[in-house]
Amino acid sequence: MGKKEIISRIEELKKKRNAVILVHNYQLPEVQDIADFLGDSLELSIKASKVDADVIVFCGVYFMAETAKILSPEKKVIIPDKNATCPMAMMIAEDDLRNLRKEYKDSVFVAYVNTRAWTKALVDICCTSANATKVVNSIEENRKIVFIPDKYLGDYAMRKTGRDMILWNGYCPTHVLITEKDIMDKKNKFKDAVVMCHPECTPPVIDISDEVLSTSGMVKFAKESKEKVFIVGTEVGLNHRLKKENPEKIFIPATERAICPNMKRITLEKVLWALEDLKYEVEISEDIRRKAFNSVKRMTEIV
Ligand code: CIZ
Ligand code: SF4
Repeated sequence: MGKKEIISRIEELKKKRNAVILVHNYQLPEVQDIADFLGDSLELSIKASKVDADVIVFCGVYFMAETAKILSPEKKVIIPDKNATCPMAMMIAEDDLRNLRKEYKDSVFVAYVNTRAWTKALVDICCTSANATKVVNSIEENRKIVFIPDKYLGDYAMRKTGRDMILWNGYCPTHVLITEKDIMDKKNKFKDAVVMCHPECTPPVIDISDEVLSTSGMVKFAKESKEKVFIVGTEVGLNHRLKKENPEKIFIPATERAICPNMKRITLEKVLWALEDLKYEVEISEDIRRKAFNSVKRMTEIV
């Protein structure tokens, strides 16, 4: 089947199933191009909860599809490849977290949205890369904070807020591939460029960047900025969207090595098969879903 035929089959099945296709900013260009909605994980999950559809096809990694299910229990949420997982989300195990909770009994536990549903269910509040600082600032001064699982986002929030926090030793294996040297080389080549980096990057990269932004933050900044040339310090997939939405501007990936292999597991064929077979359905027990929902809700109440 050619690409055109796959896309027209997807369109047909979407109508038949009353489905919408949500696509994360890091997905393959061909998958981004068939999106009903494109965005970061939380934006997409909120969209999923508001849209009138029976089926949500979530093109991203597993924790993101779970977040959509947490907010939309009445909808069928499917992910085209169930092996699209996030290694960072898997850097904390249930035993680790339960032991940590015992060790830091009176602390407030903050989890990055890049975590599984069971993780969100075991913490007090969630945060995203866009609102980590606000969430941390909202916690009473006299409370100790434990931040999981991303030590770099945690370190960034700690430096921004001046709050002391216990950081779990997790990180994103894709964002650590972006080095200080990559940024310096690109800066030397493109002297007028603005450097945007994601807070999942290491502190030396963050320190030499002009803007530290989530993917949705980068999309907004690139659109509103008067600058013409941008060095993009995040997963390479975002560049497709940035170029498409700002054809008159120039976007240079900090490094072409910053690829998330899990994000790239999802292909057009798999989206078609997902719609044909309504697979793979994301299921979460109601008890975990409700607790995870509360952690997400506490975040949305603050920001
Ligand atoms: O939460 C997301 O979607 C991720 C992982 C990246 C971002 O900053 O948008
Ligand atoms: Fe996880 Fe990093 Fe891939 Fe995002 S880019 S899904 S944090 S491994």
